[in-house]
This record gives sequence, structure tokens and C-alpha cells, in this order.
Amino acid sequence: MSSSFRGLIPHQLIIANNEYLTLLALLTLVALVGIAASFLLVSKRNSKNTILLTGLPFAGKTAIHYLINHGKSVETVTSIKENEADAVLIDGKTPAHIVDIPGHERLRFKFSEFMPIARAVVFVVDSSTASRQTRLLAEYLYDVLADKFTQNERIPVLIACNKSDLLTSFKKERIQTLLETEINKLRQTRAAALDTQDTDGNENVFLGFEGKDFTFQDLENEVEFLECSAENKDIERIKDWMAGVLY
Ligand SMILES: Nc1nc2c(ncn2[C@@H]2O[C@H](COP(=O)(O)OP(=O)(O)OP(=O)(O)O)[C@@H](O)[C@H]2O)c(=O)[nH]1
Ligand SMILES: [Mg+2]
Repeated sequence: MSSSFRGLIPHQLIIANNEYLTLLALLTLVALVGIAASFLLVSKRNSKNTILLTGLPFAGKTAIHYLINHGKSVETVTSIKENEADAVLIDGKTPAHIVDIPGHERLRFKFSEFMPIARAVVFVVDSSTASRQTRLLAEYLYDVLADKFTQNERIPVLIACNKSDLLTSFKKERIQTLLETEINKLRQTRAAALDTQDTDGNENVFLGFEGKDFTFQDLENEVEFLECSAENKDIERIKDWMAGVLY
């Protein structure tokens, strides 16, 4: 009895050892697949060169788009279709693919069709009417920030406070405060629909932290504000920001 018992011990040890090795091999495989997947995700993200210009009608998106692409101003009319063009931001670097999305309420949803290929979003604001359009601005901006691609891929968003040449224009700090206050109110309404899904399958997202007033700083993606004027051809900081994201 005791001799056969003794004979079993090495056999059990061998089995235990084999199981341990199999488990180790499996864990290594899982880790390798994980590393490869995240590498692919990062390189896929970094290979995207599309930047979207979004914002309400009359904000100056087409004016900025034209200026970036042609280096000069143009008379614009309300866009009824997106404008797409490749623009060289830095000589010798791959051009950026810049898409100007019409601001009309029936067309602006198109931004979500471009989100899968977007690397960054510029949200253009008419700084001279921001105080009158705060609700509309916050609603559109909320959709951009809560978009599943913005959320999952932490897409950086630039809020370009355009028309800084006009005396009636608000400074970027003022616009930021207006938007934070409005998004704070808006997210209560949207939170009521938290369990539902919209037609695109985007989940309704609560922006920021519950129980704390909304600030852009609480978001996981980068949100930056700057002032610009397409009228004065003062858009260099937009181009610098785009280049900073892409290269
Ligand atoms: N004063 C001033 N006017 C500007 C500036 N940028 C654009 N505009 C004017 O604002 C108006 C609207 O500009 P667009 O570029 O057509 O606006 P948009 O955002 O493309 O508008 P939609 O196509 O309707 O979505 C035009 O009359 C522009 O000349 C600016 O920096 N300062
Ligand atoms: Mg336009």
C-alpha cells in the first residue's frame, strides 16, 4: 500500500507540472495576442489623417477650410454638402484630409458618418453669437463628445472660437464657461435616457462625473479652446493644433 502510494507521487507531480506549463503557455499566448491587438489599434489610429470641421451654420467652417487649403479667403455660401480636401500642414509630411461638415440641422448628423475615420475634430464657434446660441452649441458639442468614437478612441477636440476680429465676440474663457454651464444642464436631460440607444447604436453617455459640475477637464479626451479669425487669416494656431495631433 505504502509502496504504491509512493509510486503515485511522481506521476501526480508530472501531471501537475504539465497542467502548469499548459496554463503558462495559454497565458503567454493571451498576453501576446493582447499586445498585438493594442499595437494594431494604436497604429490604425495613428494612420488616420482625417480631421473634421464641425459647428453650427455661419460659424466659419468653410471659410477656415478654404483658407487652410488655398491660403486665401473666399466668399462663402451656406454649405449643403461636405467639402473634402487634402491640405499640407507641414512640408514633407503626409497631407491632412480635412472635411468641412455643413452646419444645417438636417445635415450636421453627417459628422457621425465620418467619425470612424476621424483622428480629430475641430468644433468651430461663432464667438459673436455664442451667448445667444449656447443651447444649440452645447447640444451639438454634446453629440460630438458623447460619440462612441470620441469616447472609445479618445479623439481630441479643438473648440475654435472664430470671428475674434469682431468687437462683439466673446473671449474663449467666456465661451468655455457658457458651454460648461449649458452642458451641465443638458446632461441631466440626457441622463434620463441613459438606458436607451439612439439609431446609430451610440449609447447615451453621461459626460463628466456625477455629483460634480461639468468641466471639460473631466473628460478623458483632450478638449482645447483657442481664438481665431478666418476674416483676418488668423488660423495658424488651428493648423499648429492639427499638426500636433497628426505628427
Ligand atoms: N467677421 C468675420 N466673419 C467671418 C469669419 N469667418 C467667417 N466669416 C463669415 O461668416 C459667414 C459664414 O461663414 P462660412 O464659412 O460660410 O460658415 P459655415 O460654418 O461654413 O456655415 P454652414 O456652411 O452654413 O454650416 C460668411 O459670411 C463668412 O465670410 C471671421 O473670422 N470673422
Ligand atoms: Mg459651410
